[in-house]
Amino acid sequence: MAYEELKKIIDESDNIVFLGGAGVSTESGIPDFRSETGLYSAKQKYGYPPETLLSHSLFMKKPELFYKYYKENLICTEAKPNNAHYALAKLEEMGKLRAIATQNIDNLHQMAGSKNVYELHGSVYRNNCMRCGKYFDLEAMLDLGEGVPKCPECGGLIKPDVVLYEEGLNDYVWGNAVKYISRADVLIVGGTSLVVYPAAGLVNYYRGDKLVLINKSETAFDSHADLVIHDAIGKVLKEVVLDRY
Ligand code: CNA
Repeated sequence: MAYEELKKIIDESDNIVFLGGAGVSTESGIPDFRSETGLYSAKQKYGYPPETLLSHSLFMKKPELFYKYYKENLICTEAKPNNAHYALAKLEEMGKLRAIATQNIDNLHQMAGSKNVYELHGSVYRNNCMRCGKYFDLEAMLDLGEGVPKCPECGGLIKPDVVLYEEGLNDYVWGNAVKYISRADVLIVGGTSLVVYPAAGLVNYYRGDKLVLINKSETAFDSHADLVIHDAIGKVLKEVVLDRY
């Protein structure tokens, strides 16, 4: 059975790396992009698809619209880590998991206790003034009130430390994700449709023979994987990790 196979793979390794996406946080109540209930299928009340709303050019040209969408859909301060986040943190604590590379911007891995997390697309919890560089945590940014947050010191536009469409990834974060994945014995990929590049291309850096995919729906990488589980990742990792170690 697939769960037994996954347990055996985890038992035998102390060099596991996890690559994840929005599906890791759906069980925490944060919608992903491409599930049936994801943000792509939500009523188009903003007049543009998410790729446009979350693009650098829209941010610069229409910051009011960007922030309306962003605050209503991407900031979920109430969300708590789920079993997937806790299981991965436990595997790190046990010395089995070396790193997490995530496309998520929600900080839930860190909240669950994971230490070595590479946030490929940044985090909603960090923000900076584009003019003077002043730093604002999420609370400080939200405290600036409704609409477009402006720096109280210089009046500059505040930008979240989130990688928008049209922007490049952080070199340090990308370099570390490549380093850990290329050296991993086991790569577990979960909760990602693997269609957003360059993040999805990280799978191609893996050189081992234990590629595990845990995703509710099929992905283009299923045929390359050594083990594929089409199920909810929190449920899988609870049964395989939290209930057994
Ligand atoms: P996606 O394209 O929305 O894909 C999510 C995938 O996860 C789909 O294939 C689903 O079938 C699958 N899935 C959903 N729920 C589960 C579950 N419980 N268990 C297993 N699989 C599940 O999201 P990707 O991350 O692949 O796309 C990349 C985008 C989405 C990144 O740029 C993210 O920054 C962005 N995003 C992040 C968040 C977040 O931080 N939580 C939320 C929404 C979007």
